[in-house]
Amino acid sequence: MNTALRVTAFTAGLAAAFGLALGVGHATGTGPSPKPATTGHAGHTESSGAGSAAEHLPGGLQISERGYTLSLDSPYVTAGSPTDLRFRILGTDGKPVTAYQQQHEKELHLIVAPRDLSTFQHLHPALAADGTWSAPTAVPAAGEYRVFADFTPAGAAEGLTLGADLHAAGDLHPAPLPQTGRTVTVDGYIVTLTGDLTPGRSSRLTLSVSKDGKPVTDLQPYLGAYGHLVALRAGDLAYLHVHPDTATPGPDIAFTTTAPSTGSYRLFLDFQHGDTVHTAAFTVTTGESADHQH
Ligand SMILES: [Cu+2]
Repeated sequence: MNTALRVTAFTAGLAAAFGLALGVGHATGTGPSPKPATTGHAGHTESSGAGSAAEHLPGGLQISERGYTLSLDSPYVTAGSPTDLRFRILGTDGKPVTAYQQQHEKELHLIVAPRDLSTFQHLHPALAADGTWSAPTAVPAAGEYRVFADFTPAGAAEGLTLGADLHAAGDLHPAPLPQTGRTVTVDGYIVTLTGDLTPGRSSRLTLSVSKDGKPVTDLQPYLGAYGHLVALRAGDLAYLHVHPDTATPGPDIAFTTTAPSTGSYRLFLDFQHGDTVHTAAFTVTTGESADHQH
């Protein structure tokens, strides 16, 4: 049978669940914003985020949004086996979208992460003339994965991120979120995070890269910037938009983002040095003094 149809059917329940909780405010613009931001220390309200946090849902929670649908050829893979992730973005007319605007030097960014956020892949699929995207990859371990397509259709005023489930067969060992602290070592680099995610309010995060005890000051541009940060919320893998603020090649790479709620987030920093892209992953918990935990 048509696998696209099966994907849609399979995720319908999920989409409905999120749709009820999250879609209403977005669709009408008048509903309550989802779980806004208990404000911690400073007493700011959510309106201080210039409205962006209140008006926009986090990306990645829906397989279909604003008339666009992420259609995976197959949501089933086998852990450790080479696979070609193939998918299309369907437009409001049901046809594959074939024209995109570049963002960060690519027409589409594909993120693949398991529900336990233990791994992270940032891929740049190839687009065929008929609108089919394909990315050769292999998911490293068994698990329930989320595939995020971050793109801007040609002519659209703003981009969006659609998410779809991907099931990787194998021996499943879900792991708790790693507790990383503020310093992470990757490939011989030490990356230190300063700044805090603040629910409902734009926050600045700075990541400093050093190697062999010295600050790295010759980072190479990657995707048009000296770093690329993806933030995913633990529990539902909401995908946060992150804007790079930095124009110097290290050691500091600065970003601005808004956490949509209290909770734990995984931050994945891609940076390039020595002609290689390295990824440093942090676990950040915001609102530790927050009162409600369900
Ligand atoms: Cu990308």
